Amino acid sequence: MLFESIGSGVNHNEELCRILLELAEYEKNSNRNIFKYEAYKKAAAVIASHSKKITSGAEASKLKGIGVKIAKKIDEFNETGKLQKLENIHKDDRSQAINLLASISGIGPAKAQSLVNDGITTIEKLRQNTHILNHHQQIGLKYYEDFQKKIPREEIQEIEAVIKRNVSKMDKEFLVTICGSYRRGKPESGDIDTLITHPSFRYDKKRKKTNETSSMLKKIVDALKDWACRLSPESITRRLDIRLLPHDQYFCGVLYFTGSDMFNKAMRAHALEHGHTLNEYCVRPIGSLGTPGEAVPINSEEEIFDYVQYPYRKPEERNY
Ligand code: DCP
Ligand code: MG
Ligand code: MN
Repeated sequence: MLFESIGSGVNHNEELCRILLELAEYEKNSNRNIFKYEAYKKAAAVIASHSKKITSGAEASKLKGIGVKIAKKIDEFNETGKLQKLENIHKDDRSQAINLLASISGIGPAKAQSLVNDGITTIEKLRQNTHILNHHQQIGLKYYEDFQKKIPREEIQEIEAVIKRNVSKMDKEFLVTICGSYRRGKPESGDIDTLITHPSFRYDKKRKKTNETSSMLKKIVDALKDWACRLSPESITRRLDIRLLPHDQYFCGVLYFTGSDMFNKAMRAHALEHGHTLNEYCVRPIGSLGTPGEAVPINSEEEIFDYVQYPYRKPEERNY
C-alpha cells in the first residue's frame, strides 16, 4: 500500500518513544540544549509513526532523523531493558528539582535553573518566595495542585457548552472548537484548548494583529470571567487556553492544536517531502528556489490533508 510507512495511527514503539521523550525533556530542562531536545523529539516522532515495532538500532537508523547515538541507545534499551543515562538522571537531585519547577505553568527551563541555583528546590520553598515570580508564574504556583489534576471528559463537555452559550450570546456566528487531547477523544485532559473564530474575521497582512482583535478577545474573556474556569465555587480550578484566530487561519490552527505533538511533527515532515510547508497558521507550496509561496486558501481540516497528500486521519487516530 502506498502510505504504509505512515502507519495507522497506532504507536508500535511506545516504550522507546517514552524514553526518547524523557531524554528530550532532560536536554531542554537541565541542559537547555534545544538542539538535542529537538533531535530526540524528532526521533521519537519518527519512531512513533513507524508501521511496526523496532527491534534494533540498525533497523532504526534506516529511518530519517535517527543517528548513531540514538541507535546505540535503542540497542542498550532492547538488550538490558533500561538506559543507564536515564537511571543516572533519575538519581540526580538537581535534575529532579529542575523538572519539578519546570512543571509549574509559566516556569520554563531557564527560570527553573535559576531557582535551583538559588537553593529553591521544592514547591514549599517557592511558596515562601513568590515575589521572585511574575504574574503567570504566581498563578501557576497558586493552583499547582489543581493544575496537576486531569480534567474528566464530562467536565470539559460541560465547560464547552458554557463557552459556546456565552460566545453565541455575543454573536451567533462565532465558531468554537475545543482541540487538544479532548478532541482526540481522550477520557481526560491536562487543560482545555479552545479555538475561536468568526467568518468576518480575516487575516490582514498590513494590519496584522489589530486593536479590533484584542478587544474582541477581551470581550470573550470578560464574558467567561464570571464563571471563571470553575463550574461551581467548590470545583477544581482548570486551565483554559483561549485563542481567537482569523477565519483563514482557523483550520490550520485546529489541526495544530488538536495534535498530538508527535502527530504534528510526522505530518509536517511528510508535507515537506511533498513540497509544502505546514505550520499552525497556513500551508504554503515551496517554490523551485526553495522559498515558500503564498498561503493556500483552506476551508476545512480535510483540505489540508489533501493538499499535503497525507491520508486523512480522524482526531481519534492522531494519538501518538
Ligand atoms: N503542540 C505542539 N507542539 C508543542 C506544544 C503543543 O504541536 N510544543 C500542539 C499539539 C498539542 C496541542 O498543541 O496536542 C495542545 O497542547 P497541549 O499541551 O494542551 O497538549 P494536549 O492537549 O495534547 O494534552 P493535555 O491533555 O496534556 O493538555
Ligand atoms: Mg491540552
Ligand atoms: Mn494546552
